[in-house]
Amino acid sequence: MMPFSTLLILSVIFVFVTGGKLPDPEVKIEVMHKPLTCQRKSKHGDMLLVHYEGFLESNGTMFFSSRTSGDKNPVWFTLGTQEVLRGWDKGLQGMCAGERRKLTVPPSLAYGKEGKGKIPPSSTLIFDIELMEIRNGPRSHETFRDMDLNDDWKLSKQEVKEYLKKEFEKHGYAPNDTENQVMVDDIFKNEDEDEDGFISAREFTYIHDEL
Ligand SMILES: *[C@@H]1O[C@H](CO)[C@@H](O)[C@H](O)[C@H]1NC(C)=O
Ligand SMILES: *[C@@H]1O[C@H](CO)[C@@H](O)[C@H](O)[C@H]1NC(C)=O
Ligand SMILES: [Ca+2]
Ligand SMILES: [Ca+2]
Repeated sequence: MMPFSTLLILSVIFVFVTGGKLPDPEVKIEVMHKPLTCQRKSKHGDMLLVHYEGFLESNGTMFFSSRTSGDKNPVWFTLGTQEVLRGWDKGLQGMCAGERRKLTVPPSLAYGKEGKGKIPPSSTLIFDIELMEIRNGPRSHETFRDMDLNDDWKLSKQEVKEYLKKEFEKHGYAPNDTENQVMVDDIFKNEDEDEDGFISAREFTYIHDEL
């Protein structure tokens, strides 16, 4: 269950696939462009919006471009949660909005010995990635602080309800009290582990196995 994340209408493009067993595989990071100002750097748990192209290192073939595929929109994902290739989780930390990086990702941090679709087995991949925007992730400290209206470091049902209502309105959905209440109950069932009727900061930021 990903009750908070489901609100954020993510486009998940990669399925995480376990790679080979090379010792300490690394991603080569080259910064192609850095913006003049940088208010915030990407970190674990942030939501990132990126445009990207992916190439096979072997012969330079482009296997994907977000600029020409589907609706041609950049894509959102949460950094550091294995929602994308491990090479991305490692290679897109500490990045500024407006920055462009070239990542060289070994197969063990990409699609491994098996490959996938257009990706042949044991392929090293090259990504040209432009970071368009950084937002607070669904599990971030910042999101918790936003939700905790009375600053008592725990979330009441009312606070979660308020937050959901605002999120729905932000995404252009009419708030629906019945549905909202069902979601709140569902969230508390999953997140309020000690069943004290509040979601503590620890309960909130704890990364569940399913994430
Ligand atoms: C590059 O390699 C891929 C995978 O082996 C192959 O499908 C593709 O035809 C190659 N492209 C060129 C231009 O050689
Ligand atoms: C709210 O959601 C419930 C359950 O999905 C639905 O039955 C009801 O018609 C909705 N109410 C409004 C006002 O949209
Ligand atoms: Ca509170
Ligand atoms: Ca609790």
